[in-house]
Amino acid sequence: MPAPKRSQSERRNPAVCKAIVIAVQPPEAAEADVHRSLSELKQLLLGLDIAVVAEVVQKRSVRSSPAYLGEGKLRELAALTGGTGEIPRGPDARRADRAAREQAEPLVVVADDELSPGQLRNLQGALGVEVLDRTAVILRVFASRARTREARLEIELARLEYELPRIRDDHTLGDREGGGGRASRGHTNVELAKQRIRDRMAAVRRELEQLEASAAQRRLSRADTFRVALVGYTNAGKSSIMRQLTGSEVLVEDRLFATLGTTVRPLAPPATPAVLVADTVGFIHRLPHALVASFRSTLTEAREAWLLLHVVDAADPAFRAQIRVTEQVLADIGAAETEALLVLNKADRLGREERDALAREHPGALLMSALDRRDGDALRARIDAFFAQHLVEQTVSVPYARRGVLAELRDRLQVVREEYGEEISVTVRGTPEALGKLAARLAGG
Ligand SMILES: Nc1nc2c(ncn2[C@@H]2O[C@H](COP(=O)(O)OP(=O)(O)OP(=O)(O)O)[C@@H](O)[C@H]2O)c(=O)[nH]1
Ligand SMILES: [Mg+2]
Repeated sequence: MPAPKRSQSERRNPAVCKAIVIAVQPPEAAEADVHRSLSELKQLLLGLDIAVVAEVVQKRSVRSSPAYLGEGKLRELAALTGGTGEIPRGPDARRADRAAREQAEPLVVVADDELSPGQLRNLQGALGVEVLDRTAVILRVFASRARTREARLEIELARLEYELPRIRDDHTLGDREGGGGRASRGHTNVELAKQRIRDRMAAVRRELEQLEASAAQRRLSRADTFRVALVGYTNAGKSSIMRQLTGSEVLVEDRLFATLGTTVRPLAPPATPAVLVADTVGFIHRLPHALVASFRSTLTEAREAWLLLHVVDAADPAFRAQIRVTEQVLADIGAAETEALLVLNKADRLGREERDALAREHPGALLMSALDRRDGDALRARIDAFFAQHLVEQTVSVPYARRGVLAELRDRLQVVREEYGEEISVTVRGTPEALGKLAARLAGG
């Protein structure tokens, strides 16, 4: 499939692109929440080198009006963008739509919501500039960060799903206006474009399935290995804790969605039996549904972990809402029942009183800083203690002739005691599976 056409904000030198962000605040929403969500949107845009120059919030009971904002607010905004402030109809709509996408002004309007295809078109027509919604922004941030083949495909799939209902033909009528002449040609072109997208989606799904099959094979080979997954809101400090726990050099950055793939490494120093740790993609408020769906295979590590480390930026005033977002996504991917340890990170940014209050609020949680070695050791001790519960102790007799077996098993079992008599009597601790395999080997001769 040819590369999709780039819109203004993607084509131009992004350093000079400016944005006006808009939001509707329904009566039940708290002012602080709306502003927090907007500042998150600004950060996402900053990640795309788009600077926010103005912010328009409308208090309103509905988010479903034809152009998202009410008529008065729409005209006010159009005065800033140079548009007419009216929703164009018929041939005017096509002209306005095209003009908006080819505008000379390096300005976009970004809604902090997922807009319907109609709302997006109407807003664009009335404002005379390109309009993006929150979903499109998140998809672009993901696309700009994807490094692995799998992540690229997952994002492409989510993006195609988003684009499919929004496909319009630049030069002919849209599919809703089908009829004779030019209109039916338009209909055909739109249908063809949609078919191409569907074909590409099928091809991407096939390739993802193949990748998933080999990943499943790898996972099978370590099916009885203890596994931990770091999950949580974006920028909470998951990758920093990954470094602390495993000594690996995963990317740590003060930006949203620094991590987009999954990295799996053993604990360092190694645990016996081995424990693997997975660092995963972060979550965000109103994570587009298409992304959750297409990231399912990436998030398999979280689904199959024995223990989840739910990492939270405890210094962020919004952390309680972020915990709920993470819990919701975990439920969506089928990991709600997995045992989770709440890790209240960035404690170094809190005062003593705040720390004490948090410890009272979340008695089971671990309050820590990824910057503090001792805190890393405390987390490690919690992980070791968790897996210790799953170990059983057993004493076996090993004939001297077979003592080689012991050396081989030292990374799968903890050797508690060795006594040398007529045979070697060894007391070991391990998973029931590993002990079963040892017994079978000894019995098998
Ligand atoms: N002060 C302080 N900063 C931290 C701590 N943990 C992480 N950070 C900083 O927070 C920012 C985000 O850290 P990451 O480890 O990349 O966060 P993440 O959860 O992996 O983020 P994504 O991959 O984007 O979802 C970085 O600038 C880190 O240096 C901490 O305990 N204290
Ligand atoms: Mg990360």
